[in-house]
Amino acid sequence: LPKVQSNLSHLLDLVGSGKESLIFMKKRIKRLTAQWALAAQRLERKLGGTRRDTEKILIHIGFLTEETGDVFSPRVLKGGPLGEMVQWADILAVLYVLGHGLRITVSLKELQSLLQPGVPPGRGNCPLTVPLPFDLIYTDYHGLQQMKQHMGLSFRKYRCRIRVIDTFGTEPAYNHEEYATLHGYRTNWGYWNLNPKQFMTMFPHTPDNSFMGFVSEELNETEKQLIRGSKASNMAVVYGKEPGIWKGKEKFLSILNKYMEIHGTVYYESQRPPEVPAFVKNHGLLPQPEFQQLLRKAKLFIGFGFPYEGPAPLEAIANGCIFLQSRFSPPHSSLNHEFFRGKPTSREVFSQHPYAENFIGKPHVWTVDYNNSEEFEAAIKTIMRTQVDPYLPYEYTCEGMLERIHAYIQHQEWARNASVAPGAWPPGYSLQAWLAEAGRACTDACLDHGLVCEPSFFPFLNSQDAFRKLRVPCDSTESEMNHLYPAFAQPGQECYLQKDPLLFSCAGASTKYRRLCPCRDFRKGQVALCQACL
Ligand code: U2F
Repeated sequence: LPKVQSNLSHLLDLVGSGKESLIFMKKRIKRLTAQWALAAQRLERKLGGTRRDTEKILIHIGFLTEETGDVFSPRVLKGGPLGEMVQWADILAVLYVLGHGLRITVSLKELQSLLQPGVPPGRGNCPLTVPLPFDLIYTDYHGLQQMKQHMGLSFRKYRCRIRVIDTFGTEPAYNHEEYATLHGYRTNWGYWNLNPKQFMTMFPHTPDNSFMGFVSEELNETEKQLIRGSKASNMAVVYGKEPGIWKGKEKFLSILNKYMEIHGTVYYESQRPPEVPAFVKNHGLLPQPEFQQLLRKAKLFIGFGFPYEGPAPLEAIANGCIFLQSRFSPPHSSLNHEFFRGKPTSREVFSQHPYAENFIGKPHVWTVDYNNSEEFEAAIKTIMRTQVDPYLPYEYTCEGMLERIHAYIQHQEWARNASVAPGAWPPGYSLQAWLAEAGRACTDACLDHGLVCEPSFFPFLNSQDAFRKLRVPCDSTESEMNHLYPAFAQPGQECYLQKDPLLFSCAGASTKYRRLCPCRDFRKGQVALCQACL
């Protein structure tokens, strides 16, 4: 049995050095060591003596390789995106703490030497019985591409052992190569024909993918007490490290400036960025721990629409801030916004940080229409009077992330072993079937009932019998490839079954159909796991 590791110093050696991105990740791992150790002990107690396998895991971070141009590393100290680095640092820590054997690469050469092509071909796509150097591979879309190009035959053998870290998610309609090509879901990234659960996201966007997440630092009682005493009710920090996000925001800033002292952490070289007004106290880009300290003093963390769905709002809320953000109407998506264009998802984003809005909400999160100055101003006044305690959802604590990833490694056998029956995990008895209203996606239909959509249960609903049990009057039944099936079309009383299991999808809706939705319960604060899932 693998022992959980609470000493992370060996992991730091494995990470390598040289790049700013790696330095950032190592500092983060080091700083969070005590939190990981404590969480590991708690998880150990919770799991008792349950069986655990030690896996040999390869981690290939494709976006940091020179061959992809590595645009991120040089921007680490210049206000570029850090969210991805935060997540990878935490993934490394989780896998290491869980006691697995890790190899980490950020180089194509090294990848090639580790995954020699020409491993003898075995039966089928996922020959678990053939011993391979690695049980699991965590990579990203860039890494996936590199493996396909350079691994030859052995790529097929590893297919089902691959996990793709995919920030914004990949919906089944985009993942299915033939379907995507025929129906206009073809993008730069999709069409890998993997099991959609092999894609692992930063937030629980759609249950079609696995929710990987990251962590935010958790405060102990003494720290929470200290924060309560030291909050300045009139201090606001603006979300965003790049000057661009301040453009055109003068109106909001001047309203905010009537009530609060405004702070920013915008990167600058020698001169103040012209986009940042003189009345703002700009600290420049801060090292992560200093950014946390700033959040501890602040009352308000305010977003101006970009960046989308990053870690910072969770950190702000965990440090006792209220997060104020704009509602997007109409919602942003790959259909209407440059940032999402080409991403393999049709998900509509109704605010800058949908997770904060939907999973946390008031009093910690206020989502308002920024086009309405009165609503905006009223929100600021109310926020200044509102007392909140620091809050961090369990799934974003170290323990929560360890628990979730441990469960995935133990139970996500569907991809690795085709003979595992559907519904083996999560256990089939947690299925609750619902017929969605026309135009409603299964993701939403399940949430309406306080449940979450569970794509692995679709096979149980894909039959005439399932329609009958739900008292759906089918005049005729057909089986076709469509990511919205199984579904019922009211006008002709027609029932449609799904022809290709790879297309089962929680996401997706059309006013033509009432979809059959497989829902399940979930653990409080851990939406990825059902009650009986541990
Ligand atoms: C997101 O990437 P970002 O890096 O823009 O996300 P942020 O929410 O700004 O947070 C990243 C980290 O930056 C840290 C902070 C966060 O953990 O502690 N930080 C800091 O170290 N110093 C500072 O002065 C301010 C913040 C998202 F994560 C990506 O997936 C997206 O690609 C990107 C664009 O939407 O947004």
